[in-house]
Amino acid sequence: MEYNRGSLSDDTLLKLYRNMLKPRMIEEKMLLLLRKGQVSKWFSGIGQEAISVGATMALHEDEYIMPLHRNLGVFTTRGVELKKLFAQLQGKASGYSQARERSFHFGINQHHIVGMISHLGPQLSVAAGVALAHKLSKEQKVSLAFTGDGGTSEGEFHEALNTAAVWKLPVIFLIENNGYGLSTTTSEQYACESLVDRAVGYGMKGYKIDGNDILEVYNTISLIAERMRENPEPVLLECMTFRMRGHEEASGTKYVPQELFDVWGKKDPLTNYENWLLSEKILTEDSIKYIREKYSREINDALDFALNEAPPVPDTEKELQDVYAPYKPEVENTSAIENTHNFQIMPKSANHTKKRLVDAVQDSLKQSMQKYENLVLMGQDIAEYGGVFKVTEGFIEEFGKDRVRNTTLCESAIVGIGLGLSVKKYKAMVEMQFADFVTVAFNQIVNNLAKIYWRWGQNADVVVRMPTGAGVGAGPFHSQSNEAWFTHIPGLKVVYPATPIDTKGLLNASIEDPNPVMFFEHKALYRSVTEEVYDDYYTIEIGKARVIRSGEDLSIITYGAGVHWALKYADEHPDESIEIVDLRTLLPWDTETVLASAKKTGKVLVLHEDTLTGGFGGEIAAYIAEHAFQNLDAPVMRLASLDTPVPFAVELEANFLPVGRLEAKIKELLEY
Ligand SMILES: Cc1ncc(C[n+]2csc(CCOP(=O)(O)OP(=O)(O)O)c2C)c(N)n1
Repeated sequence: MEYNRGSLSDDTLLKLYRNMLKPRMIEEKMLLLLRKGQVSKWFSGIGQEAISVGATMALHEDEYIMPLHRNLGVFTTRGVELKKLFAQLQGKASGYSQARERSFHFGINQHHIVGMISHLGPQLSVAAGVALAHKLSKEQKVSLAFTGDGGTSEGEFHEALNTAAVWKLPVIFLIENNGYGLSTTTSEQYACESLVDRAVGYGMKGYKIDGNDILEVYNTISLIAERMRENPEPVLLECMTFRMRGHEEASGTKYVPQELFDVWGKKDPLTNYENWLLSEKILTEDSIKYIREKYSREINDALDFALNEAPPVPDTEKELQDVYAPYKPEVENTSAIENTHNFQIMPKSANHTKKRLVDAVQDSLKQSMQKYENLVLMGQDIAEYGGVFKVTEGFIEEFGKDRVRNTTLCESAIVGIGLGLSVKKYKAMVEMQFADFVTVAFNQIVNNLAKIYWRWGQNADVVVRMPTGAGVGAGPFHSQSNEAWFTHIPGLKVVYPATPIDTKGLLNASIEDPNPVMFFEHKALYRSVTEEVYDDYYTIEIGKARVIRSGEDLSIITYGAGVHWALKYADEHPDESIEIVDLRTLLPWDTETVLASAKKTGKVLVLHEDTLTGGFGGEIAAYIAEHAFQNLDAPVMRLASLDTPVPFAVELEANFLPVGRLEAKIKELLEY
């Protein structure tokens, strides 16, 4: 095979060779270990090394790469420590994920690598987020994300490419078209002639190259990246190659016709390149021998280290502690203002203004934008239009369109972009137009944002704001209470305030907090609940409930709209001594305050707007039953919405919501 070296120096040509040889040698070793049962699983990149290596060498060392399961060459070319890498592959504690993750599912910020989650596609949006950070901070850099041909069928591929194109983000979307998904051929995967044809549909440049030609890969990406650094825009690059082994070793290759192996076997990127270097006298047999021996020693030493490391010893406390990035908020309790709200940062003065809950959201966002220059707001129609609830009205005048971003209708990509911004030390607030639409971003939230810190130490500094709840006649897809979907996900925080003071303080705290926070705002409370709110910036501790009314006979544990239903009931029944606890935060939740109230009154009603079965109330009831059984005078009761979708007509909706059944339930409990 002929190579076009252009103006590349011998040094570069040899470096490309060495960088391809190393992952090949590691893989050959891994295949041996696999046969001996010393490696549990292996996804081979043999035959595809030119892509990983050419791409990595074409980028600057501080430009982020988002590799997948076949990109060992990215890690080795970036010079990751083999001992740590092999310990990672062996599930040992000294590996990059402390034995929590398998194979290449980890990242290393020191090497500017963000590794995959199994779902493949989410990487593409994270790369777009890093590219957005580059653009915002005017760093002339690109990011690069890998996808297989199979991965291009995922919705995330469409969302990431579309958003990157609209925002002109300098990200290279690199498709390794190796002919197969797991066993699915490309003809069963897509119906266009070439995947690169999609570029034109997104309004971006696209190139298709021979992925087995290391110099073509290196030269093309070097050139593209150089242009993109000057002139930020995304590019789609399709690299044609072939997977010479099974999807993973155990799955075999029976479904692949032999003739394909014969044809592609002759195109081996390493052998051909090596032969060419030899024929050009750039490389000699002796130096090959020398390099191979050197790598062999390095690989064997590192393997010895990893294989000899004792298996990881679980430490429950550490496992739990590492679910969240540490966050130490400033605590200032010196103010003269009474600390009835668990203020962490007290407002500087007692000045206050009457505000609706929606105004408190706006106030918090505005002050947080002033406080954090690295905070970026993203959401549909939030810029000139000010958002459907007018929360960000007037923001672009003060903060500009770079930081107050109208987004595409691509919830998943936007959340992934938020994560990419975190990688570059930005903070992101993503507004879901309605909480119902968070379903479309579910995977990014529950699998990527929630788990990444625990997996390999990268925090996701993203707040997802969600106008939620019923009572506004908006039907099944603009009214849902979906907080319980998220309280089940370690790594997320779930905040759900019911009053303007709490809303401002908790939203400020959520933005400060380096962890992903799902922030629920009840639409029906936006303009119906008003309170004097402190003008200055303050925060309220996440995870602390508040006893908003003290009583002796019965406790109502609730949050969101339930707080106001309970308050109204208590106001209307002054002869009943009712204690009301507003949870304010559902993850983590304040077991201490709830338990104290349950023990005090001996009768507990857990009230929420969410439907009954699987609602968060079940968790609270179980906890109280387990920890305060002897103090109870009645079973813990729950009152929630009917187990149906949210109906549209006001009459049906009123019947769906629990408030109409509140009086009877309280009576039942009081009389128990
Ligand atoms: C969302 C999702 N669905 C299914 C899978 C299972 N799966 C893992 S890899 C794979 C094939 C991927 O093919 P491709 O993107 O072409 O990459 P390749 O493995 O060929 O490099 C499948 C179906 C997955 N990981 N994620």
